[in-house]
Amino acid sequence: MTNHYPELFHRHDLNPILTAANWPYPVHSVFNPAATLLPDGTTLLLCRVEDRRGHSHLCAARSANGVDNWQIDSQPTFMPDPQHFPEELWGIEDPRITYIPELKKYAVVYTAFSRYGPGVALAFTEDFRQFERYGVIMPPEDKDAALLPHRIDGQWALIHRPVSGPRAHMWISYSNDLRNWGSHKLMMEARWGAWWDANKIGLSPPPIETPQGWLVIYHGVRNTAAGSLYRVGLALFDLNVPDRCLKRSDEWVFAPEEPYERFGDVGYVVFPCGYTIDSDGDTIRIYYGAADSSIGLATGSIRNLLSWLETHG
Ligand code: BMA
Repeated sequence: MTNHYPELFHRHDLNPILTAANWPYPVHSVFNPAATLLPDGTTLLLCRVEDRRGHSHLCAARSANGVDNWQIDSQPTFMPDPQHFPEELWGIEDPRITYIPELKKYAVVYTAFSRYGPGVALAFTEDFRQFERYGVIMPPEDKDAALLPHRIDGQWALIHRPVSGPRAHMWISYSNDLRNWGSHKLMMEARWGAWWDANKIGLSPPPIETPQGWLVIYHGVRNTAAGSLYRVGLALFDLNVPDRCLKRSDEWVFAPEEPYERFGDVGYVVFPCGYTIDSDGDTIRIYYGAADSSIGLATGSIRNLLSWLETHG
């Protein structure tokens, strides 16, 4: 026996792959990016960018290999629009992208932040240049949301994370038209006490559809005397009944370890909001915010994640 946990996610040698220093205009920090592969194979990250007021907007970065040579938009790609959407007064944060084949559009679900707290907002785009805004679809306090890529039993499904008192759990809600949401179901509860995912959990990137079920990468927040620890675990949900949990990891699988994850504006935070899957159908690249300051890349195998969950769930 050695004191050795299996490494399910392997950090890229070039980490952090993106920082504020790469930006073509003045910004304070870049983190918590959504990710998708464009039809030509380009990796697109929609990064959360914070300015020196503390307000965030979203900016697209594109790369042919998903690692380096990022082409970053010379201006913010998607700005808060508080004149039309007062819920965006203090900025927009933490996007998640889901490509919706039925609509031939990308859904961008993001946090709209204002004096009323964080809420869940939705926009659609075909090209990450023009956006069609639906506004807030889940009122505050709610965040960490993503759309599933297709209807289930005729209904669209949204995973999100409302707050109830000191605790916050993952919920799923359904809609016929993407504007009116109901049939709310508790999807997964935060644990209690000493657990790494006690009291507060949330969806990280959008769920991954696999033959075994929806593979969910989620974050758990542990409050300590020194602050919060943001770590990442796995769970599997029924393909046809996505609020039915089939497996849940007892242990976390990814946690702040490297200096750029432990030190920054908010230390000891890894916060993935997006992934891409390579053409082999198995290699997953997760893009994550590190310490609310920069962007890291870690690579894993979906097959390994599922088989780990089989024995550790
Ligand atoms: C969460 C979110 C994330 C952030 C994290 C750590 O509540 O707001 O945007 O990365 O806190 O500060």
